[in-house]
Amino acid sequence: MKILVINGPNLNMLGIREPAVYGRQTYEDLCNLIEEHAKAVNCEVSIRQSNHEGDLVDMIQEAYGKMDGIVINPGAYTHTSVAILDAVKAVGIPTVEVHISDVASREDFRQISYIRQACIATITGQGLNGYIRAMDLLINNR
Ligand code: CA2
Repeated sequence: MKILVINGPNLNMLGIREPAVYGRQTYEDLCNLIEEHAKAVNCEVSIRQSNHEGDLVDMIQEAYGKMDGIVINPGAYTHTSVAILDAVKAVGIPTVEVHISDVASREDFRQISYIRQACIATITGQGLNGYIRAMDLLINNR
């Protein structure tokens, strides 16, 4: 089982500001957590991050024929990007949407998710543990 974890804009800044919303753990902590879990459940994982919408589309396209599942936190592009939605639809790889914060209880502009309709599940408000739950969902979905 090969899982691609994609993080969108500003997620590389985790732990630096807004700890009340996103916690105190850093992006490096997140990568370590994901890699440790991948080892524990015997799956291959690749973790990538970009602040650029087109790069995120490229990452999804590059997964075609190579990856069995995608965990994606598109960051703010969740609420704006039809291109990322279309890329997930185009590759047809089972994908889980993750948000660290509870987006449902935040601003109105965070209530729209374009990517959601192409995902097998959405996990919100569970902090970094949401990524682990998303990986387990993909593994159990096989
Ligand atoms: O809750 C999430 O995981 C989000 O996807 C995070 C995005 C936000 O735009 C989404 O609405 C919900 C923001 C990424 C992280 O932004 C930071 C801002 C300040 C300090 C650290 C990270």
